[in-house]
Amino acid sequence: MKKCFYILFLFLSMPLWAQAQTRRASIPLQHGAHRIGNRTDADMERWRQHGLGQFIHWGVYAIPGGFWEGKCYPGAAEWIRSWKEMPKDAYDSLYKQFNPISFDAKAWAKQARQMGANYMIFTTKHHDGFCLWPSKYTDYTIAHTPYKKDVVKQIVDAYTAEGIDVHLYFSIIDWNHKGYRPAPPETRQDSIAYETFKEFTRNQLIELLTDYPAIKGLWFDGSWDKAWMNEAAWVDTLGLELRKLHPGLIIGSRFRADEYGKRHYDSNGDLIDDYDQTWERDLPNSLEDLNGSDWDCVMTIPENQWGYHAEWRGYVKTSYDLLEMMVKAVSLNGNFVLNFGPDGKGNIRSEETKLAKEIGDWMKINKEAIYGTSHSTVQKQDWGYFTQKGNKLYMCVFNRPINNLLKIEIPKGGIIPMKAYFLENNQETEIQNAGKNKRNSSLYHVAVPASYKTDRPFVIVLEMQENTKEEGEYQQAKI
Ligand code: FHN
Repeated sequence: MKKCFYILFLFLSMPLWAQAQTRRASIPLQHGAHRIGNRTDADMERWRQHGLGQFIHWGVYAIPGGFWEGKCYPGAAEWIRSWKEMPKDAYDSLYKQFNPISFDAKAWAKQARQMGANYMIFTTKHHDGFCLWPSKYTDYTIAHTPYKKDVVKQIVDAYTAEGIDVHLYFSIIDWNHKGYRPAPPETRQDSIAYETFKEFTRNQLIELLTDYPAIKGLWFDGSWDKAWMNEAAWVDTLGLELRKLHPGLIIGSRFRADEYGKRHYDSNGDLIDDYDQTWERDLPNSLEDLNGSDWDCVMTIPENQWGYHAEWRGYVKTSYDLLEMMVKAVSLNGNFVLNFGPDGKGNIRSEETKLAKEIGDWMKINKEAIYGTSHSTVQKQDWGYFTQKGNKLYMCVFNRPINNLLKIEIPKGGIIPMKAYFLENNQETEIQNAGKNKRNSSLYHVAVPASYKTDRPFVIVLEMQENTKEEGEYQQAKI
């Protein structure tokens, strides 16, 4: 009987990716997914358990910070070079002023640790092509700035020392390389130029993996150009080469397209590479949106600013908003990655520092509900989200009901809540049996004492046990 319970519990706690692997249509593909379903190795399992990550967008775009000659660029600050008001030569000379004297990788890593991040993604090169490492394949790098020192190395060393896994962001789009083309080359001259770009990209990627062997993954971006998508076979071969060079390497679904130009999911509907990278500034609403895939959500603090913009306009998310997004992501088996955009001197802005502190304070108390937890099949309720690990259900409460009763509906299947307590202080709280509903699910109310005052989301842990009592099902009325 006990064995049955554990099998049942394991199934209920098993993430959907393990319960239902993806279907495959039958188009023969050479450059589609090379695996059906999610990776099962230890490196990927570690990634899956991270819960919270930090993204950092940093580059020469942080110098203008969204302004040029007093005019404000209304788009994302890291795109300012593409703005008609921005003279390209002026932008391409900004690196001559890049001297981030306040940059302190150890302090950044410490702040990320305190926030509760288990991994980070760092922009080695954004679409402008400026490299924060001294790449030997271009002069447009940190080595040719007044600062000179290798920023990527400092980041990798400092974050790794804090126990935070580093993934390197790399933009395929490179506005600085003469051979870069967005559209497939049509002339012989263009083809020759594009070949130099492909070779350059390959060299840089091999260089990053060789020079920074501690990294865990590559986070690709800017891979939506038709020219790149047209190179399915070449890009696929490159991916296999990178994986061979760096066993365990984690690559998301933005790296390559299949031979029919399908990105993220191939022409058979199978995930390309290791996790779904489509959730940018957006979250799924249910597991049905996720095809059973591993996934991450990358999120900005204002609506759409990744790099440093001196003036954040519009709504700026609060720590409450961001915590809710993180919990929602984790409750759906995803990782939540929060973006920071340091300024041109290397300072993390005060608004971001404040949010990191607030998130970190919450994580200190409640991290058990986040790290290594996954989706629970127990019905979601309007008060918040469930996460689950082993026989514990974590009730992450964001909308406290006026009657202080948190409803729970446990599908018919033999588990019952035995004990409920606040994660912050182990204080027990009452579980009331509320009978069954027409689906024969068991209903319970967990009571929040009226005397419990808080202005933050909180977590109640439910310890579950096997239901050994035989209970009859009541007869349903006919409708
Ligand atoms: O264009 C970029 C953008 O600047 C930013 O880097 C984001 C991060 O995911 N990626 C691209 C848009 O998808």
